[in-house]
Amino acid sequence: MKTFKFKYLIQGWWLLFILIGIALGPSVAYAADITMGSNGNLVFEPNDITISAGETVTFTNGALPPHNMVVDGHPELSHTDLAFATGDSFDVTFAESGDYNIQCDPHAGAGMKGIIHVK
Ligand SMILES: [Cu+2]
Repeated sequence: MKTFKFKYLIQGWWLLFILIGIALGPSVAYAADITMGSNGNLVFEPNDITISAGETVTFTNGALPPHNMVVDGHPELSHTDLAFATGDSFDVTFAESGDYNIQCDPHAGAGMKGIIHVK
């Protein structure tokens, strides 16, 4: 009976070590959240942000889907798949400095565009 409890204690320690490892491990530098379709408008919100090279932007579907996010001249950074459901999200990491013009293909004509400055 005593060894049985000891076994649980050991398992508890392993869980603690794993959680500490996750907390201290390499993590993604999340710089900003951009909502695609906000307050019933076809917009990126915010549509003009400045981040540092290597940081990650999370794009989350808001109102009036479907949306996507295409970076002008950078197909490797673009997320051309349409996000159909509210709450769908994807992350894009901008490794190089520069100014990145973004647009939502279905709604670019309605002005759903933005710019991400990476310094
Ligand atoms: Cu859109």
